[in-house]
Amino acid sequence: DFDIVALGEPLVELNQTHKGQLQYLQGFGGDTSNAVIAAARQGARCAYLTRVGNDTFGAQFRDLWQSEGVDTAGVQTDDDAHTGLYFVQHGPDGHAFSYLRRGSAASLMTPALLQSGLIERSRFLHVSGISMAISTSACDTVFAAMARAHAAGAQVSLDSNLRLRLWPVDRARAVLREAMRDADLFLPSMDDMQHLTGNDDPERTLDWIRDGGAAGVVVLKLGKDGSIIDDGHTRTPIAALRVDAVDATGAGDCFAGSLLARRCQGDSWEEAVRYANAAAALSTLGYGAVDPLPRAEQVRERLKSLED
Ligand code: KDG
Repeated sequence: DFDIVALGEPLVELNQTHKGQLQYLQGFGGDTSNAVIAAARQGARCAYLTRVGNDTFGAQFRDLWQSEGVDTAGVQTDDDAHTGLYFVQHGPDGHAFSYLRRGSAASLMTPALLQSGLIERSRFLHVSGISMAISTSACDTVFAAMARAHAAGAQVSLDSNLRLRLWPVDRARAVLREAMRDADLFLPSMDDMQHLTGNDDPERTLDWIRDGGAAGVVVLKLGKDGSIIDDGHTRTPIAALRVDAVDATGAGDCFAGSLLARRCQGDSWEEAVRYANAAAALSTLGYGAVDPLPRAEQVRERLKSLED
């Protein structure tokens, strides 16, 4: 059985590591895939639900998940559609993504993907705004997955991961608002919420989320200002760690995966968020979403050095 099963789209990553030069490092991305790999590196038992193309990239992903110990019984192959791809470019405002993904194998997923029974055997189902944005059939699949999770007694974790290249803001707001009510753990970022609510105040944002009917635990991520855990009774701020980031691609996914892994290992919310902060900070020290994801020993070392 599994601690975490995630659902979404993996994307091959081409990362421009030298500014202004046409040199791209191939790696792997896709927010929920990143999260589940991060969780596996912290010792969680993980599985992934998706569709890949019958192409080199699909095969590379299968190899990656297998080498990371992520179960692939719920990964389908589509003979007629490709695995998606994205470019990462770095500028003065941080990283920017360009996508080549429309019509991808993952975007063609339907609730039939859920028949593997993996959700019923997991403690957490992890999904995101991107999982719901890529197509209406993927969006239906996410809602069907959440219903299955609840019917089976599994907990639902939802990362807002708003990508406005993928869907109009009005649809994003309506769908995320609906989905956050079904989430036992909601992980919005302040940046994402600002697009949805028009305000930049964390307390008011948490009020908006609660007024919208979210009943689970909410961890609002404030970037360099850390995060706030709202368990429905108390709001607890947690400071961020300062690092000289090289590439923050996937840092939020690392946060989500590490947080879930630590919850499965018995941490309190505060302990798990502190751990996830350290893991996410470490994940920004190299290029790419997956390659620099830290392992448990590195995170523990980092946490220990903070105590000394
Ligand atoms: O969080 C990082 C992801 O955004 C990146 O890996 C690519 O999944 C991706 C997306 O859809 O933007």
